[in-house]
Order: sequence, then C-alpha cells, then structure tokens
Amino acid sequence: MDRTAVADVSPTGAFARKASTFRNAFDANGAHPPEAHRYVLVVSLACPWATRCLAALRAKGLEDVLDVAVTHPVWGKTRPNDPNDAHAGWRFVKPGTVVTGPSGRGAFEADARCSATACEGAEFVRDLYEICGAPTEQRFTVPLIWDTLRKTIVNNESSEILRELNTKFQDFCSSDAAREVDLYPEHLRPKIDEINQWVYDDINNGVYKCGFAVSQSAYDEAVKNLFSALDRCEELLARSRYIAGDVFTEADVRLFMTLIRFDEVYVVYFKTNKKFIHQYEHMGAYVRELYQMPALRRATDFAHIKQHYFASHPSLNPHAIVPCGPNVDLDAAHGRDGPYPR
Ligand SMILES: N[C@@H](CCC(=O)N[C@@H](CS)C(=O)NCC(=O)O)C(=O)O
Repeated sequence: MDRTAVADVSPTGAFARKASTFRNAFDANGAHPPEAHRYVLVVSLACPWATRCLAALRAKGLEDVLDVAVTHPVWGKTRPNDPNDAHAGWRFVKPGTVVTGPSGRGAFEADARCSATACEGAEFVRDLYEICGAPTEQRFTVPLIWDTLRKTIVNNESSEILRELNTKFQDFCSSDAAREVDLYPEHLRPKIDEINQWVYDDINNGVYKCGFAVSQSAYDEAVKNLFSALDRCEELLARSRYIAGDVFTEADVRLFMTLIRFDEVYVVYFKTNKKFIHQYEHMGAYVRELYQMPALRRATDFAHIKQHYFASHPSLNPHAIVPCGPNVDLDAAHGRDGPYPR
C-alpha cells in the first residue's frame, strides 16, 4: 500500500500524515471565481474528511451549485495492467457493478450513490491528480474540488474547503436560511480554532494514529491521547450544547465525522476499544442530536463507511470481512434541547 496514507509511518512506528498540496481559494478576481456548475466536489462517503465538506455543502444549500462525484467505497488497484505499480486507491464504478478489494477478496456492489465517472472521464481519483501534474509524493486523497474549466484541483484540504463553502458561495445558496448558516462565526473563532487543534491531533487524526501505528509504544501513546481528548469533549458537552458553546459550528461537523464512525468501525478496526461513544452520557446524546440534523445525516452512509475501512487495507484486514453491529440506535431521543449551561 505504498503511496497511500497507510505507508506514512515514522521510524518509531507512529502514523505521520502528509500535508495537502493544493491550497487555492475561490476568488472573484482570481483563477477560481465562485460560479455555478463549474466545480466538482469529489468525495468518498466513507471518508471523515470528505464528508465534512459534503455536510457544509448541504448546510449552505449548494447542492445544485457544485456537482458531487462519489467514489466507490472500497479501494481498488489504480493501474491494474501495470505489474510494477501496486497502488490501490479511490475509483469510480458504475452502480450495479461488483468489485473486489485491493487483495482480490470480497465482493462489493456499487450502489446508486456511486458515480460512474468523475469529471474528465477519470476512472480513479489518481487520474485527476495526474492530469494536473501533482508532485509524486502526493497521496491521491479525497476530498478535492475540481475546476472543470481550468482542469485542475483547486483545493484538497478539507478544513479549507469547509471554510470556503461557508463563505464564498453566498450568492448561490438555495435559501435565505442557508445563506445565514455560519459554521465559523466571528465571535467564536478563537475558541473554534483552539478546539479544532486538539480535536484534530488527538481525535480526528488520533484514531488513525491508533489504527496505523506499527509499534506498541506508538499505539499506546495515541490511544492514551485519544481517550483523554474524548474525556475532555465529554466534560465540555456536559456544560454546553455544542462543542464550542451554544451554537452549532464547524468544530461540531469536524468532531461528529469521527465520532459517528467510532462505534461502527474504529473500536474494532483501529483498536480504540477502551470505550464506545454511545457509552458516554453527554457525547452519546450529542452524536444522536447531530445525526438527526439533515445536513449531517445525509452526509453519513454506514454501508460506505464500513465497506471502505474493512475492505480497503489488506495489511490491516486481509480477508476484507466486514463485521456486524453494533447498530447503535441513533434515532433515539437525545434530550439536548437545553437548558444550557448545566
Ligand atoms: N488532509 C486531508 C486528508 C484527506 C485524507 O487523508 N483522505 C483519505 C480518505 S479518509 C484518503 O483519500 N486517502 C487516500 C490515500 O491515503 O491514498 C484533508 O483533510 O483533506
């Protein structure tokens, strides 16, 4: 699995994520002006980074403004006819087609949410990176925003795409209510930035540090930091409705995308099994509340999530068997209507 994030480990066996390469902004007077029907948001519904952007797109009422291309959830060989190229990654598969995982195991039918192709007739996300001459050390990651006019990637860093969608397409939002949604409100910015930092290090990326560690000490350190950060969230959520206060913000979107995958996947797959999220009184209810919000629920697809993780990395799960359960009832009452602070 060279040239994928699974290979990005330090000499001590700790997972070390590479930085994103394409970091452009939308700019009315620049190379990528905000326009309708020009840009494609390329996502996997399995991916916690990509679905942040999808949630923002939906919260801002931009679904008819940017196209969305959805990969098949399970990675496949991206150069199947080249015996010297073992790379496996995101692919586009016609709904109804059945494919195997990178090891040739499993049988995974592309459902109706999968896109048969992305833009430019690309069969793989890798093709898009190669069309625009990405550097060789680049991982072929989602999310990304593709500019169909300039035939290039605008940005492949989810935290930046999320913020761009929050502000740069205000003239295109489907309703006044969507235009007024602000996921990064000015008065909460320092607090959101501070929370994002430790949530990223110890939770969003922290679960990967647990799962992709190749030494006991790296895993031990990551799992300790992960559960301390989760305890910190639990304390905050005991006192305030959302993670940065009484308003729903991008900090909630970013945290949610990891928490919603935790019980179904990470507990088993990334060995984060000290405790389930649904066992935390406040955080469990918080996840239910957020899951019941349309923009987040529509960005959550458990079939894609489970198939992706369990079937895409043969070094972690060679037989590509997708486990059952635990099937937490996320539609149960959440009781988080207030009053806050508690
Ligand atoms: N920094 C990137 C990370 C994105 C990322 O790691 N995406 C994963 C999917 S969950 C990916 O596409 N991995 C492909 C690979 O490692 O080859 C962001 O937040 O946008």
